[in-house]
Amino acid sequence: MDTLVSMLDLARAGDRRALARLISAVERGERLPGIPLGDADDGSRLCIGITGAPGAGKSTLVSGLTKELLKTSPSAAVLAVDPSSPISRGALLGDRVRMHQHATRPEVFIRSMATRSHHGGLAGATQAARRLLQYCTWPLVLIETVGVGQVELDIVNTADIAVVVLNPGWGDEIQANKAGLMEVADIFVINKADRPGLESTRRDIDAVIMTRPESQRPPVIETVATEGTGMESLAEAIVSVHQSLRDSGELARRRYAQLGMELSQQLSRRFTTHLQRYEGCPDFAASVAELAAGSLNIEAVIDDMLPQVLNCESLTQNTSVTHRESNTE
Ligand SMILES: Nc1nc2c(ncn2[C@@H]2O[C@H](COP(=O)(O)OP(=O)(O)OP(=O)(O)O)[C@@H](O)[C@H]2O)c(=O)[nH]1
Ligand SMILES: [Mg+2]
Repeated sequence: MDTLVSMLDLARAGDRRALARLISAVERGERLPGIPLGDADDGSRLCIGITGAPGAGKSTLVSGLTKELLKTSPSAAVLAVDPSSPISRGALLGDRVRMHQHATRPEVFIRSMATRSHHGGLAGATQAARRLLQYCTWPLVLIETVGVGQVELDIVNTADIAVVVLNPGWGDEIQANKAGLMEVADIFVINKADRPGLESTRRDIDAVIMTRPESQRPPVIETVATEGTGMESLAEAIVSVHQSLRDSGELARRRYAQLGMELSQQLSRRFTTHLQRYEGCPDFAASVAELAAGSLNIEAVIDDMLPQVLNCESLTQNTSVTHRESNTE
């Protein structure tokens, strides 16, 4: 813990190695002490989530967008999050990171992150990394995630602004995602606009967003990320959406909701740790035996157990052995 505290000081002072190590700690699910979660934003902080199907061109787009946003922002941090990986696929993620042309620029920090399901989930780890980066005074954080099923919704919910990347010819995809991703998008990007099918994809997106009140319709930006085309329009759309989210109070509402989600996730994680310890205690085994004998009602057992679960910290020694022995008696 002490090491993490001193690393946090170093990272905040600009030490990138320390920052990278802290993100690894976040990946492993370790608790980072000392990061205030309150919203001390003076209005300059922004976290942009970019999601879309595998190969949609997200990394290429993030690279071009970063370049564009650095015209007005002093620095930017990019997190490439791999939700499909329970363990770090270092080489593959490394390749993804190397795709960024800015990897060696001092004003850009790029890091890939695999998240592990048993450490508070994808959103929890990403949110923790985002807060870490912002605490270390990176004013702009871009998070790239592959859109897979419902998972990307979590990711989108950890950012201030959600950018959904689609490609021409993806009419069916849009229909399939209508209830999920399409609803949370603040900005749509049709990347690979150099490919056939642009018009019909645009029509499909329009059909989805037309159901919303005019003031809430997200901008649709066409880009050719490989050529840098459309990056200026995308950056402008981001600035404009950011402004209107701030003006309407929606940004504050989102951050408040994210805090609630984070608190709940951390609480759940902490509780799970206690529960795992308690499962190794003789009391737990005794309750199972009583239940098996049919003498007790499970709800009543749980009512009695809950306070004990939270207070069993001192019973952690050799608990797994005790549990096993108790079970075989
Ligand atoms: N024709 C064309 N190709 C593009 C464009 N943008 C990206 N690509 C290509 O699409 C491929 C995938 O690009 P990436 O940026 O790696 O896509 P990604 O969405 O980050 O991929 P994953 O992270 O693996 O999901 C690469 O070969 C890019 O060169 C574009 O606008 N037009
Ligand atoms: Mg990528």
